[in-house]
Amino acid sequence: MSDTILIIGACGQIGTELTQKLREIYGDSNVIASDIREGTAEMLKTGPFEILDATDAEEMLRIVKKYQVTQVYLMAAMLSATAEKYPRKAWDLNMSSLLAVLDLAKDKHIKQFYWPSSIASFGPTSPKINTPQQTIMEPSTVYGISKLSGEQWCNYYHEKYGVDVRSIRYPGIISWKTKPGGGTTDYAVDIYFKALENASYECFLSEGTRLPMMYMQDAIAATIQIMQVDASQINIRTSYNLAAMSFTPQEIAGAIKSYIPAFKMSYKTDFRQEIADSWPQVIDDAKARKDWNWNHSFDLKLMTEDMLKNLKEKS
Ligand code: AKB
Repeated sequence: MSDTILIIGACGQIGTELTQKLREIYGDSNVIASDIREGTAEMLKTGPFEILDATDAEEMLRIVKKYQVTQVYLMAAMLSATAEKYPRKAWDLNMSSLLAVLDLAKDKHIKQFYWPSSIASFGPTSPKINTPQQTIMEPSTVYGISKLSGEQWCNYYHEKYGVDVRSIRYPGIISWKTKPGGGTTDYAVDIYFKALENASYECFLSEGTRLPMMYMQDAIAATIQIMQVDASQINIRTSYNLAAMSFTPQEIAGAIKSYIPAFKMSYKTDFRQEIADSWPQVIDDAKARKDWNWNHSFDLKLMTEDMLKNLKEKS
């Protein structure tokens, strides 16, 4: 394959695993990892790495020219919970980085662009069950506002300038290699670490809070798949709904208990409860399944088995 890929935000939860997978597929030297902080030893050893502030459009262009980049994956963002603490900072980071890459594509410096949206682009007035691809979207969080606006910018650049931008509305992503930071769905990652550390977890969401979730392997597969299919299969240039499973804190605790019977869950909700309550519970992703044959592999049981196995091996 002749593509050269730049990943912005390569040290984050999704960026780390995306970098590994893309290097496997496209060859180590064809995948440039970048982040505002230094990458892990493994990341530096396996391929090119550049320090890059995602809001610095000039530096981004320099790197794109240096490596003759054809595709960009923009994974840097401030997530929902942190964004509520720093609303202006979140808006500036999430929007300027997106517009910088869209402009690179508009000016033909790159051919293709991946940008993640989120279930956070929906809001309290959206239908909660089987949330359709197109419906009322009135997000009540800064992160959600930035994602919904970003989706519209993507569609605008596609319509006006023919930019080949592709996007997915990620649910909460669960993984064991790199922890997420600042999200509302992060509890579903922390719970596995704490279950193995001390067989107990205090959850910041209430026991019945159902949210859409996905295992990292599925998220990476979907991300690469949507970038690899022919442009004729992409009928949505805002962002695709994507789903795998939906569960509550009580249900994930139950799944963990079947492997660690002594596991105990307690609940102490905080400001993140309101964020979670504003989001969908179950997402309808029929369009992604039809347009580019999306299919998930992991449910709660399979994910729990794999998470605990890998975390045990890692410790
Ligand atoms: C968050 O919780 O902020 C993210 C998301 C759902 O986009 N994981």
